[in-house]
Amino acid sequence: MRLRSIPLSQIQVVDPFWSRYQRALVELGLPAQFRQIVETGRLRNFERAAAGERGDFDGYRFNDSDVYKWIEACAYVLAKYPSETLQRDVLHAIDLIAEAQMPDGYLNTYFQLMHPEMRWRNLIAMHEMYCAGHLIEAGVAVLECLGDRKLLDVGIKFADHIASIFGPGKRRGACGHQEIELALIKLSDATGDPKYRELARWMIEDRGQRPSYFEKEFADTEAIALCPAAADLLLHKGQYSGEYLQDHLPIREHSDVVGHAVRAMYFYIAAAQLEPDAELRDALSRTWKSVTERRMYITGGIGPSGDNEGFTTDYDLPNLNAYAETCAAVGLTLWGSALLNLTGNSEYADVMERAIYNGALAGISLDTTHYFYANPLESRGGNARVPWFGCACCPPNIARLIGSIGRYAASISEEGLWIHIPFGMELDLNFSGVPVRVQIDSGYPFESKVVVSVEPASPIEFEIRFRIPDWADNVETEIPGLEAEAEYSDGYICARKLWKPGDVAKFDIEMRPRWISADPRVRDNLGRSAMTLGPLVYAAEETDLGFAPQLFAADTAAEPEVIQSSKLEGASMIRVAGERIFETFPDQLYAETQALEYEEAVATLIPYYAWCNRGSTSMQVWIRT
Ligand code: FUB
Ligand code: ZN
Repeated sequence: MRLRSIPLSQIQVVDPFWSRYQRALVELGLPAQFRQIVETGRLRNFERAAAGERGDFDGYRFNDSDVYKWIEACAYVLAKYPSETLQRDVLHAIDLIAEAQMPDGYLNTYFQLMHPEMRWRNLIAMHEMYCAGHLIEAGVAVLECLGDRKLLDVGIKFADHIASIFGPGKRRGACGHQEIELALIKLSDATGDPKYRELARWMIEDRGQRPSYFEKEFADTEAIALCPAAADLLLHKGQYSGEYLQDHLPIREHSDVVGHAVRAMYFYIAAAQLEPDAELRDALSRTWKSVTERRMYITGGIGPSGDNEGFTTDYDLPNLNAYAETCAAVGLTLWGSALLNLTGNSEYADVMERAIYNGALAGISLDTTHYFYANPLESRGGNARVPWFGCACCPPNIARLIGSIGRYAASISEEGLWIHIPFGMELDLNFSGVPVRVQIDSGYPFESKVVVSVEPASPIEFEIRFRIPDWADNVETEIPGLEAEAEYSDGYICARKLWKPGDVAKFDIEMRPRWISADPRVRDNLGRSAMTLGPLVYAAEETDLGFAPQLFAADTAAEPEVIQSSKLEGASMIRVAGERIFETFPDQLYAETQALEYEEAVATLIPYYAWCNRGSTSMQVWIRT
């Protein structure tokens, strides 16, 4: 990789926006998730597997993964906001997980309780390696953030077990739901052992080759019967089509993003972290373009259809019934981050930021205790976040993203420090052996001014690269001591100089309310515009308008006004002018158009991520103009 993520131990998020979320997760969100984990039997599955019992598995076959993801999220936030009770619950869960592991390293409570003889027979649907991947990720996080390696050792033992069965010269196969690949890469990074990365590489390259090992599983009717509905998703007009799980073509031939959105994202995240050669990079770049130029909501939400929890066709982006799963936006964030680190090109940061602040963040309530699975861009009322789901992938996923948010804001490279998203952070870095503390202060995402204070132990030359977001026409800079004009490269301002103790660089990113139109091929958005401010997409909610936003038409020529407010945790709001239609109408369903009555009106818009925090009223992102 050209860029490297900064270890979380070297990043302190001091930003008010994200700190509030992280603290709320420790105090409310993650304890509440743990209660759900207990009440829904997820922990009991481990207890019973540990006791060698049989039968009575509770919930979905991949429920173990929710526990792992919850642990991962806890590890991130506990490192900053210690909580004795939460830490105790985490350690208790880790003990149970370790006790449940089988002597050969296998660990999956569904199979251990229900079908021990059926292990690894239905890779299409049964998520054994998916769960293993989340276990490994949690183990790495617990070691990195809490200094405890017990869970990682469980993960290593399971990874070794998997490697003893699958791989070159052994059995072909990978999980129907990608995840193990990116986890194995993480495991190599954490242990320094390249064998896990090589196994991931082999799994990634082997998927999509013919004959398909997934297709072969259809002959094992006993195994398919474990989850027939999942297998049905792989058929197209009665023929095998691997699109749902990205087994349609070898990855190097991918162009259009297809199938289940989270699976696709996790696949491409891993591929981007493989040091890809030019051919693989091209495939990733083509597929990235297919997502971000033709199949992505303005919020960074992806996967419009609930039928396959995934992609459909170009420009098919319905608002009202958008699926746009929270996990898919989290996945897009991580893929953007991986490609950003691979290339150093800000176009990936632009999408990453869009997904973080909009499509992903809308998945969690402001108090962090309620969650959306689907993230529509319009509501006619009746939507509500809930405390948990039967299939609960999203709550711990958004929690782990928020817990590790610093990872996406900055990177380092040979050149120096890259600031992708300039929210408040303290970074402990080291350039050429010289410790350097960098502090970033800003009111992001609502304010445009950013101050970067640099404290090297002694003067040291390096570069600070500051991203120019796609939504900003201009970034003003004030960097004392810069000998030449700052250079620009791939969407970054490059400030190379001898940084001395006390140096301060200032940036002012032009941030103004902007009405955005969609490509006319997105039929749902014709005659509509969406409001944005900086990285945020805005929405009109009935709570503020006093009437359904569908009745409102904005005057996009009128000057929008940014309003500072104490509502919604201090989010900036935007007041726009326009007119509303009254619901008075002749006493009949249809009448001549003149019967409609209009009146001038103003609408106060709120950030999309904050919608539905004050009751289940109507909402609209794409507003009639
Ligand atoms: O299959 C595990 C997770 O559940 C997926 O990532 C989500 O889309 C949901 O299906
Ligand atoms: Zn999910």
